[in-house]
Amino acid sequence: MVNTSKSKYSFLLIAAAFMWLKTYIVYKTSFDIKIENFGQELILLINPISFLLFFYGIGLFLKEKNRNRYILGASFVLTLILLANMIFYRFFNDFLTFPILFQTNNMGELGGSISSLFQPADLLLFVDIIILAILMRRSSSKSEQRTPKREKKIYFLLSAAMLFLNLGFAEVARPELLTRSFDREMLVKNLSLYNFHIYDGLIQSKTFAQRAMADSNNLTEIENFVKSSKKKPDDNLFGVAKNRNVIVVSLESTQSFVMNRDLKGEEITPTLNKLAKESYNFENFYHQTGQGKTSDAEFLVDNSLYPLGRGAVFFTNSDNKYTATPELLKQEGYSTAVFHANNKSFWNRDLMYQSFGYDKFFDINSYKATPESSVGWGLKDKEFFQQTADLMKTMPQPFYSRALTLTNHYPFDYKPEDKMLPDAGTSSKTVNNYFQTVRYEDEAVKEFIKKLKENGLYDNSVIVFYGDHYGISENHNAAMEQVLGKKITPYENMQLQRVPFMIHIPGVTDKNPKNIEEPGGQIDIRPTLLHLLGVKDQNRIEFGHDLFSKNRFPFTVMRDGSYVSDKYIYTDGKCFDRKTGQQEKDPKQCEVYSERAKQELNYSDNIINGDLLRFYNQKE
Ligand code: GP9
Ligand code: MN
Repeated sequence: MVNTSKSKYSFLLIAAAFMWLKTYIVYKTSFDIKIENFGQELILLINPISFLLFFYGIGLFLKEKNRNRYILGASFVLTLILLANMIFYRFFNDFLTFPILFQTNNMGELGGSISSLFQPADLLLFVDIIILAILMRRSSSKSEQRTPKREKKIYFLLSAAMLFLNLGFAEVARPELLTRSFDREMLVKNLSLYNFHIYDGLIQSKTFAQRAMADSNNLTEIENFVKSSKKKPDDNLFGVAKNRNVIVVSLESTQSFVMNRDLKGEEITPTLNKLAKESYNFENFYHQTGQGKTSDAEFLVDNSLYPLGRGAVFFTNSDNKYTATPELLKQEGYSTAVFHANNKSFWNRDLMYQSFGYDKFFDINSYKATPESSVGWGLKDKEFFQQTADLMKTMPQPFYSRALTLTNHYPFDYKPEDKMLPDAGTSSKTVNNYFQTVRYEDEAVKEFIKKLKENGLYDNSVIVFYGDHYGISENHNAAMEQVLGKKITPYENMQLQRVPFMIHIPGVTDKNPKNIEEPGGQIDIRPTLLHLLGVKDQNRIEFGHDLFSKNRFPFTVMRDGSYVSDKYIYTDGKCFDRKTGQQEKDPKQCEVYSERAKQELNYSDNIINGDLLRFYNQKE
């Protein structure tokens, strides 16, 4: 009994151990997974175990005579998956995903070069399979026996324990990894290549089902809704920035409360404050992002659609049909690009930008970054902007571009020499650091403008700045109360979701600046900008409005269904007077619009989940 049970498990465990070792070797030799400390190395090392135990464990449900054949087959299939990823990685520096498999243009590019990407050493991947095959022939069994239920139970309980241990480690290393799904590299690093494929497959099948069930009638209702809520834009401003280059700057984690505020007598954002006075400046402008953070803001900016309530649309729906700004401006003769000094696969940007129709994505590989010029999440903003301004010179003009900053990102690390403000001295280190990195970012913006002037790009451009989302979460309310000198009620919390937004048109807004008090949100950026660029709205499907429209009904919906109108702020089921912050005794007047807010979010979700814009284009 002892003997048979031993041999029963030994083949399985040998095969799994081979695969584990092989996976780890492939991680280290074929992928470029950045490891920052011992803990991360440990997670990387153990992450294949739980999946391998499960996958090989399926063999325990088979009769003994078939089991080893299954195990050998399993090793073969997993080896092919490893190999496919290795080859794909050599070409794209990325892991395989299901949307990529379906994206024929991607694969087409790869198809011709597979043979040249294959290296003879890759055959070493099959060594364990040969060993296993020999072992199997030696100890072949004809037994009809099955594994006792109790044994299987213990085996799978152990595998599950391993999975939870792994998930626990991952959660500590990267909170909300699964719901936010940041980056493929991060998923593989924390959960294993195999679990990543399962996760990717689940997302894909859900998207697939929702898409399959949708038809063009779904879009007609939404089109009617959008049409009926459109308001005539301000004719006087039509085309004031016609044919100019567009530079849209995403200010990482930058909230409005830092603007026009002093810290111990020193301005926190002198550059932005000055720019605001020479721009169209929107002082009650809200971010509308969800779990997709920066990428959600990008989605709002380029599509004027809401991001999703759960997960990041950049991941879940990157192969949808969109009519994003790059595509619209291409028809006006623009070239288009995004500048961001991070991994191209972060937030799945590389794939999503293709769907948006961008000509070029200048990712980290287009930048020179050294340890000296990097801090926290990567290349420092000053260096980023300097190099970006030079890269922009290489673009055919006019161009539409977006540049994403990074230094002012949690945990707001900075180099000692970049400290420009006195210590804030609040009870939260995060809040204290935040002021320093915001100040640094502001200085980087100043140098960027200077560099644009030097490069001859300033006068013929329109430069847009927006904050992507909050940087200080509610966990730091105590410190924020110290800073603001008031209690953070749900009303104040909503006001903290305001982010900077300004449109700077040299020669126009410096002579005739405007300060806009009415509320607006990121969803309004596109219609407002396109109108200034002189692009007519030919029944675009978008939920934003021209912020200058005389008869606009100011109404900004947050991703959680809260909203801000001219009169009210509705959040947390409570209704406040927008200007005084007084809570209304009767929330009824707020609830009327709350329904409308939900309807808008719903319609937008339907567009994304059903991939409805593919029908819009068919009709054209
Ligand atoms: C990374 C940057 C930061 O590329 O966009 O992402 P965030 O965590 O702010 O969404
Ligand atoms: Mn961000």
